[in-house]
Amino acid sequence: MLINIPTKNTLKDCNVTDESVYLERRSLLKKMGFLGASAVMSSAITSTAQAGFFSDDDKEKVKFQTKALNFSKDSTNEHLLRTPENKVISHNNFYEFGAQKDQPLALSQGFDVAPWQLKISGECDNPITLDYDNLTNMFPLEERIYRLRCVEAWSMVIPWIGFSLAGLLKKVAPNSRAKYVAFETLHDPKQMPGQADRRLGGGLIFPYVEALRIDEAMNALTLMSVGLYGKTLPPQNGAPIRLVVPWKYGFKSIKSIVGIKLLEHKPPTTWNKLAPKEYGFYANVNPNHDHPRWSQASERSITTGGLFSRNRVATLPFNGYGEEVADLYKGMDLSKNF
Ligand SMILES: Nc1nc2c(c(=O)[nH]1)N[C@H]1C(S)=C(S)[C@@H](COP(=O)(O)O)O[C@H]1N2
Ligand SMILES: [Mo]
Repeated sequence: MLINIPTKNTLKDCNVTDESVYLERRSLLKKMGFLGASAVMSSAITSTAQAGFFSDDDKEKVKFQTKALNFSKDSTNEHLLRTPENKVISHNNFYEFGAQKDQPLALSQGFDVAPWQLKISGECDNPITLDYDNLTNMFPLEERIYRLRCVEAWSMVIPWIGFSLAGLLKKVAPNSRAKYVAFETLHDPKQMPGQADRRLGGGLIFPYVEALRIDEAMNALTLMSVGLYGKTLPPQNGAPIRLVVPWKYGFKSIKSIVGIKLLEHKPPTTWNKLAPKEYGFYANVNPNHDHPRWSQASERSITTGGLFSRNRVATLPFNGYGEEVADLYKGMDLSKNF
């Protein structure tokens, strides 16, 4: 799908369901001379990236400086087996830096996050703009070990660090018209090569935008993340601040946010606009509602998976967070509101 510059009708996915499909597509692209972006990587990186992940040695290739954060540990989710850090930071979806899984790390290491401004506005009494330091010092930071389930049917377990979106929204005092919360990623084609080159960016329309209903945004699980594995976020994971909504498919968890707006009406969202039959507004993880082109009943666990092992595990309704969130959707037909 990346060979032809996709149009609205041909680009339908976020998308590989299996590593073997990914590898096939990569080798095809390579044969056809389309992996231009890989030229910036050393041959050592290219060969391991081909296998999907970096080895520990390749961690040295990480150039972006993260800094240690102070935070309270997540004691309730300690039992979850976490995905190794080198996989979390090298297997990414961040189309602003390329639509292939290894491109966000390869193409984002020079990303400049300071100065950063996050503007919160719209239907509220106290609009505010946060600067870079506010992001890590406005609220006490907490670790949250969450499962992340991509709509492409792979999953990870990531120890995020951040604060609840509810606390942030309370600061701006939403008014009674505020029914939705919209989010926008930085638009800066000079820094984000996928925004400057349509093929590299997978044909997505930028800036990337997402949204939640206000009650979803206020749920205790909904996190504004500024770090992972004890340090500030690397660019490929959405530095300096991104959303994490663990019961929804990963594409709702928008990265590198510069704007949050409270709205009366439901705003358009990036993947839903592109292919509404495939990517719904709600995007709640649902093993009983298949993607039109693949099953959502199971997922490939990257946490336990080597490249050649299967590691298929059953997908859970609401990604296992039903107890906390199922009430939000009481009375709704989840096969229509997917
Ligand atoms: N701005 C932006 N946010 C994004 C994406 C993107 O391409 N651009 N990809 C989404 C998808 S499809 C997933 S699965 C998660 C991946 O997060 P991770 O790379 O930190 O694991 O980020 C989401 N947020
Ligand atoms: Mo995803």
